[in-house]
Amino acid sequence: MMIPKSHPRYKSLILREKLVEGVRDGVVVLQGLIAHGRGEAFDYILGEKSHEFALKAEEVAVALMLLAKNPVISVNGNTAVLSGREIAELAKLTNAKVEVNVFHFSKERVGRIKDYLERFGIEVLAGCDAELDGLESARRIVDKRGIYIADVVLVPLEDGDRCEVLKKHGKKVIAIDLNPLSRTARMADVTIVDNVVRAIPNMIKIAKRLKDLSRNELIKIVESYDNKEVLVKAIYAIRDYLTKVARDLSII
Ligand code: PTJ
Repeated sequence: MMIPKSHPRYKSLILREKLVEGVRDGVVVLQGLIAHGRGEAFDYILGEKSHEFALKAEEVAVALMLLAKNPVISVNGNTAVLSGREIAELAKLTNAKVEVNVFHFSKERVGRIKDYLERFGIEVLAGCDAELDGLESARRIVDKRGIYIADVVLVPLEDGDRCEVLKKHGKKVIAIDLNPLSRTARMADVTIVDNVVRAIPNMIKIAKRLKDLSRNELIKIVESYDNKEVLVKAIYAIRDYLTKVARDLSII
């Protein structure tokens, strides 16, 4: 569909088109469109920008990935379509593996997402040859060279059930989730309350800045971080944004 560039919500409409195309290609599931709608709503009431608290979490996330022995970026259907190219770049900068991990599982679909991502010049793990104990959903199916042995896992658009299990397996979890109230947001070690389409490019810039720091300098960045504080700030940002909009309308 042709979307006029002059449309006030051009960027948002383009993302929707990408996802719809992703459904046609069998990469995105229909449920992914619902999930995106929820994300859009949270993005709207956050003012559709990367706040200071998100940039802080993004910096800590990159530092954690650079410090990790086996960092892995877990990619599902929505993330592949929205940010595949940028994820490939971030993976190269942080030496992270990229693994397909989906909630709505079929071997064919996993293969399609792998092919989709490999167009961006990276090797993508999709072995589906190991399982995470303690998880019943298909997200338990992982690659023994990837999430199974990872010490740090970046999980954009998580569906909530896996974060806790990844932590039980001793992994540090970085979540990207526009909903600061979600179970994932509360469970993760680092929660990036930002749109994945802004978060990953921000992380690429940060990785270029941090990649030559010493381990001690990276540890300092990680040590100063408090995830609860970030979640509280995100919730207050929603409150403040809505208050401002209401004031501007002279409702109160
Ligand atoms: O590809 P699959 O099979 O793994 O399925 C993917 C979906 C997204 C359908 C699955 O993971 C799912 O059902 O997710 P949920 O439980 O709806 O959670 C998605 C979370 O991501 C919600 O809290 C949304 O607010 C958030 N979200 C949606 N779009 C974005 C987002 N967060 C950041 N950036 C977005 N663009």
